[in-house]
Amino acid sequence: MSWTVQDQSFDRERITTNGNKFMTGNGYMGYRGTLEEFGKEQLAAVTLAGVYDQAGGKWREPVNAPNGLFTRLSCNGQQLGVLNTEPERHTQELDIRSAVHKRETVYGLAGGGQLVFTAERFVSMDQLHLLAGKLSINSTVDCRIVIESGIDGDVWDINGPHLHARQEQFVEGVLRSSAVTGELGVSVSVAERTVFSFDAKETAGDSAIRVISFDAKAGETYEWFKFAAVYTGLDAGDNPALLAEQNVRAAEEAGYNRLLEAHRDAWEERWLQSDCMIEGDDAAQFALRYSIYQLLIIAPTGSEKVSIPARGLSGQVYKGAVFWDTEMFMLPFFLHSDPRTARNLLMYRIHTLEGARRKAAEYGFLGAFYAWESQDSGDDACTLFNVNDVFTGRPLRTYFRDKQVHISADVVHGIWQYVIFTGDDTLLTEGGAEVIWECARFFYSYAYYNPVKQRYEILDVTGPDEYHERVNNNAFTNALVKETLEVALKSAELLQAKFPEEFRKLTRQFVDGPFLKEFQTMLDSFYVPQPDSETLLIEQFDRYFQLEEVGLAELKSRVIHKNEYWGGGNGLATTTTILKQADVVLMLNLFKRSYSREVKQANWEFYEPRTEHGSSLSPCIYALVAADIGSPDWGYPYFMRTATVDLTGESKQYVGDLYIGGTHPAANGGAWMAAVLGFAGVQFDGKVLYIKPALPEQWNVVELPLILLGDSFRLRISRNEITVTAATGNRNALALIAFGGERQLCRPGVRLRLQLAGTITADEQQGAL
Ligand code: IFM
Repeated sequence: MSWTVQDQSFDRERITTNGNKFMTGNGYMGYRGTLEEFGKEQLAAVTLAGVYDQAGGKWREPVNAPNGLFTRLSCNGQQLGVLNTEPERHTQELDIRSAVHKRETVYGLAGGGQLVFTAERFVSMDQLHLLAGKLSINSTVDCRIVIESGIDGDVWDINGPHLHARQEQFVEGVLRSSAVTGELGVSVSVAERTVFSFDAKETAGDSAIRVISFDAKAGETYEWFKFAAVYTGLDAGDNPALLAEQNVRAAEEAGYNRLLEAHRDAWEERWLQSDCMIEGDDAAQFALRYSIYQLLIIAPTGSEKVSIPARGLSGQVYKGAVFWDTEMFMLPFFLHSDPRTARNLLMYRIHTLEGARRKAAEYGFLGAFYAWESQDSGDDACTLFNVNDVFTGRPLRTYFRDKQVHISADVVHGIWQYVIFTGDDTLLTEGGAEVIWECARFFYSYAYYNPVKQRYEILDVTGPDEYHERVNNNAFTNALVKETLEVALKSAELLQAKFPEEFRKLTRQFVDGPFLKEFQTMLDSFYVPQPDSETLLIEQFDRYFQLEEVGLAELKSRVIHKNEYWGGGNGLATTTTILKQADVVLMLNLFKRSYSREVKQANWEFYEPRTEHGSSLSPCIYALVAADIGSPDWGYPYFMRTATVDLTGESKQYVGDLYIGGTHPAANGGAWMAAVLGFAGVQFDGKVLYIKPALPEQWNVVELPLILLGDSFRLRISRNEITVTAATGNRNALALIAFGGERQLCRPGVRLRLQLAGTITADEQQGAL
């Protein structure tokens, strides 16, 4: 089974999408899948997690560091780069098992003969600040080679420049490039060392570039190594430049092979923890692994101050901002496979609570209204005019920032899921409970008590379907607000019982209310739109059913400009029932145990033809619900579409002249959810693990590791048989219900085999999983 993504030719048209497809990274930084000689025009970027800057009054965005792996080659004065010399052969590949990027390019030389250039690189998963590369040339004729190797400080920015007062130094063989960001004065330092063992002359080039020249003999391979390190003032205190320098010197000392080995070992561990195997469908297997790979390269394993932006670390698109995508689409993968990283993601929300409080206060509400587009401080990076009208060029008023209030409920949902999955309630005492209660207080102040209907309603919101803004009683939003109130009460009960002292301290700030009593009152008469008794349909929001019924094809035929915005004040979809992305169906997925199969099916069938899937967050939800209602083959195409989005590059790349491409972590997480929670039918409610598979036709088995309540398991799920293996070191027996049958207990060290027909076998295991 292949683990390799490969392109066997060079095509200028694919430079941008390949930058995403061949991405590497380690959660601290992302390195776009560009070639060694590429610069900012080809969107080369080393995007740093959590470092943001604003320049020239434009959008704040993450900072790209200078590229320490930059290398340019020439032979007898002929520039050898794919942009200057059409290669005779070219391959670019990424091994997703070990996250190693390779290229091999064969150039025809002007005076006759050929030169083969190879380059291999990785962003170390073992040392988060380190990048390393191994490069070589081999020419069929004697020739003069010049290598420019160093740090390219001319970085790609959408709204830059962000790095100022750049200083470049050569310190005993190490190049150092240091600068500070304009807004917050954060220093960003890159150090680089090129190591070669053949006879060559090295001189200083322009800026932070060294020039290495030598006479190459025909048929001989010349190999060299590059080590680069990135540190910023946020992680390295006063002297990031020195740390970067020390890091590359230590890297040189260790040598490329040892560093690579450590990097590979770290990746092996990641895969042991998270690989999900599908037997019977190689295409789906590869796409799913690739989706998991994309999540692993952006997972903030080393910091609880950053979360995962909507475009991961693939550049500055969407301002490098963190959306609801993280809690609702990516978190489930981490909860099941890497609870520590899941915790980091939620701690980020705890650290940004003050920003959420400021936003609530700005709008005249209580509590915490989380940023729709969240950066380092939690203040909202989303502008009031987020989209440009393609016809007039004028900014359009959008209501993402003001009205997607569900974001606060999504955060609460994520925190509570963490507590359910891990049993780790220290997250609550470390700020989680405060976040939950502040979000509940926000909704209490936002809600409207309808005296005629004698119920609390949530008016004037935008739900997941962003094409319909400022609607009343969006079913998804209301269902999540209800969950927020319930969680606020449950978490209070839990803390009161288990940590009474902390509870008393934490709740002092809420003595004047509204608090638990008011939450209960609101919950007692809170309105969530319900299925119609005849059609079983849930109306997406008040009066949605009165909108114009128009087919998607008909709506598309009304498009005047390919980039026109369908939502907002007078967008094409606004007056119709066409929705941008899963909304009611997403709610049915989240609260699947509260709705019957018939309700789910009726709503799937109603809403799917009306869904544009204009967001990469949408298709996976239809795959999940299709699996849930026992129609996995309906869901399969949506799964494949989701799992291949960053392989095919089939997503919007530009809106007007604005690049909006990049990777799609929410879809990556969605692919994992569709496979595991959907087709494999895995569901944990904090007490019982339910497994009810609905595998697509060609899938025979899904197998994966799982961590629940701190214990480790391995699941092997086929249509007729489920095997659950509990690690010997587990502390507790796991209750599980397979195929909707009887409740069973899987004790530590036991392998339980459960058949659809009802037979159950238990083997005592020896050793760990
Ligand atoms: O959060 C999403 C939103 O739901 C649809 N537009 C893109 C955002 C970022 O992925």
